[in-house]
Amino acid sequence: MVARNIFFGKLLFLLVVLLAISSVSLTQAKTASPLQVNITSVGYTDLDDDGLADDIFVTFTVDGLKESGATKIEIYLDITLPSGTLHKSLFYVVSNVEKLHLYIHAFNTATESGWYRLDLATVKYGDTVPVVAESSVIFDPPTGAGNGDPLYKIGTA
Ligand SMILES: [Ca+2]
Repeated sequence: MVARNIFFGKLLFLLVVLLAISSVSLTQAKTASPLQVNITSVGYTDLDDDGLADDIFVTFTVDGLKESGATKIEIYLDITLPSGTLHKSLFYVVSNVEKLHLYIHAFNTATESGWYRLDLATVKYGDTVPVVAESSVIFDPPTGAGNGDPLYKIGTA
């Protein structure tokens, strides 16, 4: 009788451990990956065919997006010129995928010689409070003068 109680005691302990392990794995499977924004390339070229390599491009990924349905994100792009001039832009994107590959073309923005700073921030509005992810890069476009006002274009990369 004592041996039988010990056997059932061990069996009950084993069941409790198995249930605990399965609940941990279920919890981990439901947890969304954290929001991340990663700049994959940045540079300049003549994107608007005006003969001047004064257009900045940036490609980047936004990961950790998937919520229960469509997820709204805001993308803030700040380009700081060597003189301190700041070009600010904001894009709204609605996504139903986990990871986006995007590009932004900033026309007529590489108008000074020296080092540029590019700051990219993403805000995700989902089921909970807004979440922010940021990434920055410093780079050196060419010397030269621009031709026209800054314009922007965004798309999937
Ligand atoms: Ca151009």
